[in-house]
Amino acid sequence: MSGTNLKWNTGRIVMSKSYFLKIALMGDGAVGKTSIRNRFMGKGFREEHLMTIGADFATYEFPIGNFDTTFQIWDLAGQDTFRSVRARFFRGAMAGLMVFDVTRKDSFMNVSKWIEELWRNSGRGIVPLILLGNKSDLRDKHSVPEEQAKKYAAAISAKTRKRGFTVHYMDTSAKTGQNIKDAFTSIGTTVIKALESGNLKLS
Ligand code: G3D
Ligand code: MG
Repeated sequence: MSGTNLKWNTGRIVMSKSYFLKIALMGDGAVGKTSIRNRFMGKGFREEHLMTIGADFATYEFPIGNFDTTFQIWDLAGQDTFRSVRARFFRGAMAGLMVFDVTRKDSFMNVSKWIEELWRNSGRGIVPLILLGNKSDLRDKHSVPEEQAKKYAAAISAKTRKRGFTVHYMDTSAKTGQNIKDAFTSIGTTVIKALESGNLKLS
């Protein structure tokens, strides 16, 4: 959804476009999805629970460049939700925040399954995403190396480039706040660019 708002700006009326972005948080259980969302949104968000699909979504206003942007962040309430139900979770998503836990290699190995699920069910085909290696505060020599995650993001980018998106990788920590706002700024910017250029359709 997008709209146009009239705004006073130093005595002039300027037009500013607004965007409403549905973003799906995805990744294995306990990687830190809900913590990332809560860290980003602080206490100033509204949450609604959709019992039928075992998910909730929270909306939060966060400007991207000159655009008034409302993020609608979808989060899975339980991890064992049936796949058929998850299809509804992904429907209409404009982007994914793909989270794994740097201390759990298994959660990194499952990333490609989540991405396929998003692209299969979004109803928009290949949509932008960002890869987040969370719990960076716990990084040690056994963790998934940043280089490996970056290489994986580059490999996925080979698939998304034809649609005009690049997949970035970031180390995050919901505990310290490292890169949390930057991650949302990055994905918000990518989605808005894609919408503006017509690479991603609003409906
Ligand atoms: P999920 O929504 O992906 O299932 P949660 O994951 O957000 O519920 O987080 C699972 C556990 O990991 C929580 O611990 C949470 O505090 C912790 N966690 C999330 N992000 C980070 C992080 O960046 N660093 C560290 N050190 N811990 C994190 P509990 O103990 O409450 O289960
Ligand atoms: Mg959760």
